[in-house]
Amino acid sequence: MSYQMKTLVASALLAWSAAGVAVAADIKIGVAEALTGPAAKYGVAIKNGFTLAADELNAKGGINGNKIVLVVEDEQGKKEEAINVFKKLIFQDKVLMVFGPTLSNSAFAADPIANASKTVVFGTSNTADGITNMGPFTFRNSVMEADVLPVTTRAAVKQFGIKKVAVLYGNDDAFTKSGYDVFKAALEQQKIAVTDTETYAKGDVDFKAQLTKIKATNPDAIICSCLAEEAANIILQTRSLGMKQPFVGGNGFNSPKLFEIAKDGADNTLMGSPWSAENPAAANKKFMADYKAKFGGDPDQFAAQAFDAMYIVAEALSKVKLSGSLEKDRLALRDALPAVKFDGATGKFAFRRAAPQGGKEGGYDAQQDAIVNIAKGGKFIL
Ligand code: MET
Repeated sequence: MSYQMKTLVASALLAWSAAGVAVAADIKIGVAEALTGPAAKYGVAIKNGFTLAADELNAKGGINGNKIVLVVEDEQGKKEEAINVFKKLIFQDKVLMVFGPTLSNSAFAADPIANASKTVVFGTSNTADGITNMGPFTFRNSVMEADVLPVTTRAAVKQFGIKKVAVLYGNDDAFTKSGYDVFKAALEQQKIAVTDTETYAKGDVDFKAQLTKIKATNPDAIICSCLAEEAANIILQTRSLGMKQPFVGGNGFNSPKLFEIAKDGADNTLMGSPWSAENPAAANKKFMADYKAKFGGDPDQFAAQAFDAMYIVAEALSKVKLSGSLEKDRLALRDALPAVKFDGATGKFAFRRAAPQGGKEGGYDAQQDAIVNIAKGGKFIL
């Protein structure tokens, strides 16, 4: 039965509830993440975070008695696939809302479909500038680079006393480009000199040419706006050239993949994040233990943000009286979300309205503080 049919049947039966008969409806939520390809390390952790939260919520009776059903699709970390998957989830599966996609690069392609069809799209890992300028139906709980990188840069000055840095970034990805712009502004603002700026393209594996140029300028640190796999190979090759400089990275560094490839070469890397495995809060401890019990491995920031995001949506939905009209219910969820405050695995969270741009209404960004982590012996610590 379709969502609409089920909710229609449900509201009909709920109408009899005075007579003691009530049948719950399923709440279909789309999950569009990169489950294969280079971004899968992020995407699978994200899917696990949603699954853990949805299973917990359902075990406690769902939301006002309605069960959450995740409709999971692999957008492969590719723009075209993100568009296809969004269309399938929104128009064919008729989900109430969509979580995803994994990369900002894909979000810029797919989010307009959600906004045009007045369906909430909720990013849990999109950190580039401008994501929420796509429209009032775009939400994210991922803290944007603009809020994190200036903090990370200040911490690098404090930790290593850096005065001059080299910069390396991917120039064909929305997130790595956006991270570069933010780093550039933060370095200017904090009066840190740039000895050299180098770029690479998606899928590159050999960074020796760029690193040799960087080496000649003898920077105190290397600023890197990169996704995890490239970041890890860059670090490895930096060490093979005999360079010992610490790295300062953005959200792309925040993956176990960094250490699987770069190992101890990544020691002393600084990276800012709202989540830390060392956060002793009960909500985080429970999340980490439950995640490990369910999936047999430790969670990362992406799993934590997805887990919290599902609870944020559940909180909003608990205030919504589902009508059975998909259009009305999608709008009701959109209207209930901005007021949600949550204290979960990633700590205290609230939404912040994005400023309107080009006459277009904005969506909602994450209002959350970043903590700067340092890599030691194959993991990030505080
Ligand atoms: N933060 C990235 C982006 O916005 C994706 C996840 S990890 C680097 O594209």
